[in-house]
Amino acid sequence: MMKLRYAAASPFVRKVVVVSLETGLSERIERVATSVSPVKPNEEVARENPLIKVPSLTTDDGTVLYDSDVICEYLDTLHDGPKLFPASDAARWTALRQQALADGLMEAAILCRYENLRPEEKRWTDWVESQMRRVRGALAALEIETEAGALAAPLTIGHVTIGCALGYLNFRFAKEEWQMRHRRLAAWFDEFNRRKSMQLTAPRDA
Ligand SMILES: N[C@@H](CCC(=O)N[C@@H](CS)C(=O)NCC(=O)O)C(=O)O
Repeated sequence: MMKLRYAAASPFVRKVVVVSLETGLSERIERVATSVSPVKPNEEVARENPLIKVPSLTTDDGTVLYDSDVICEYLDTLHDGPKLFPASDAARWTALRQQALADGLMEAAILCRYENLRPEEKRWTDWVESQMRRVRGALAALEIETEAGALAAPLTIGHVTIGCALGYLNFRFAKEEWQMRHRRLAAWFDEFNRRKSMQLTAPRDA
């Protein structure tokens, strides 16, 4: 049995779980509930992943893999179904670029979230604004991708990451109301979010 360091609110963990469900591997992965925060030491996690972040995956032979990109690509080698990391050049670079864009969106949103958790007198508004600019820029880029048909089937790691990033925004930044500004992307997400893998992994606070 593989072991996944798991947190129910993490969009990066969600990526891995969605991939495991889409590829039929979820039964081979045990979830280990893990709590991490930028200001809380966690020696147990640090021994496995010096960056002290989730997700990390311990494979059947005891190797520890991180981060979510590496774990997802590893899982994609373990099944015989359609691959989420396309082998061919153009499709592969589109999927990897979309994954990078959505990873970046999640990273910026999470940095804002951590900033907003600070004691009030230690918060830096310019920092939050700068991160939110990236979030909004990524959303605008994704709207263009949707318009250009770049989010059409077949399913790739790019789509999974975008789905998890948008799900995270709805979970933590509902006030942004990004759907009002990006109608096509919103329609794509509504459809994508109906997948069983997405329904089973909706983010929640531990
Ligand atoms: N690049 C990493 C990012 C993982 C990440 O930021 N995870 C967050 C939870 S959503 C975390 O562990 N944060 C703890 C911290 O930053 O101290 C990945 O793709 O897995």
